Amino acid sequence: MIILPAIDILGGKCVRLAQGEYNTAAKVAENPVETAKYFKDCGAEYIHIVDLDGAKDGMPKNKEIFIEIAKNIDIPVELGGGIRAIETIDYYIANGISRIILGSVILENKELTKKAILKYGDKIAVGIDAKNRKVKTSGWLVENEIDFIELAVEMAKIGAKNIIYTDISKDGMLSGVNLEHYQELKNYLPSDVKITASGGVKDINDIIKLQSLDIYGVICGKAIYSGNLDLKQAIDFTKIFNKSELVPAIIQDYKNNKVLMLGYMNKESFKLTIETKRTWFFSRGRQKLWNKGETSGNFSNIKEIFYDCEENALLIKVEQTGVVCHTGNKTCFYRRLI
Ligand code: AMZ
Repeated sequence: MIILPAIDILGGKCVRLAQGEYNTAAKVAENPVETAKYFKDCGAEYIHIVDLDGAKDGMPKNKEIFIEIAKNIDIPVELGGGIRAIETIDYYIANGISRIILGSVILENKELTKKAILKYGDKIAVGIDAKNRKVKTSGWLVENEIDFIELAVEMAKIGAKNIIYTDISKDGMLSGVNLEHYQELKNYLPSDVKITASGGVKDINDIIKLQSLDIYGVICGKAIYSGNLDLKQAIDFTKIFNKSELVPAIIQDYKNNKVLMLGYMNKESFKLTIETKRTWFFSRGRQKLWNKGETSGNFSNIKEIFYDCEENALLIKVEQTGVVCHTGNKTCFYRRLI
């Protein structure tokens, strides 16, 4: 899963909104290009940009700013807001925008949507934004009857390979993401459709939760600007499970630094580890998740978690109840070789 930091432009300025309400706009950064450069320096692989004036007015605004961003950074950017014509898509693609997000138009003009997907394939993403499941368009000022899942399935049927879904009630609220909705999208969409989550990311815990769903991406806005999410740390952390399904986790006694054991974690067991504050592993022998202490009662209670310099392994400092090893030894490394 990749993290897509967001830049929303309103009246030429970098802003964040709460639940997409234009009267809540708060300026969050001075310069859009410098902000994009900062995101790139944090290790971002893709940047998400929104033309808020464009979305509201139904036509592109702030064009120069977006072209300027694309010109000045060497990572891809996706752009949405006010894109309602094939000529606009052609223009942005020709000027360095890597992926175009179509929102309102996917409901208003199905022919154009199909044409754009046929012409540009996965360079087109469809943006589905909903409040209480109902899709909203035109800067989220217009409510439609259609359920977000129905629209997502319809879009996949006409060939959309990228679906970005925002739960509007969560957007800009730092209230946590709507995991159930992303799980639902995963259940209903073919596996070759990339799902990007957007709205509500609060901190690294939301990244860990979404990562366990195995989706393509997550858009982060207010969490970064407010300082709740350290973007570089979050990106480095996602590299660990992007590189490998199973990650070695060294378990260490937090009091005396004794190495207690080593186990392998997958995204799901890592999520459970964070949620339960006790270690969960993926057993390679039994091909299932297991919770250290589930039979012995000797749990490893999480104190601190570190990751290594090359994002290959986890170091988990714990307070151990009883002994860690099933043989009764205080460490699993009780047998000397040399
Ligand atoms: O915050 C809002 N009010 C808002 C917003 N962020 N309104 C629209 N948008 C974004 C969508 C999508 O990326 O999330 O604009 C894009 C869609 O624009 P359009 O013009 O195609 O509906």
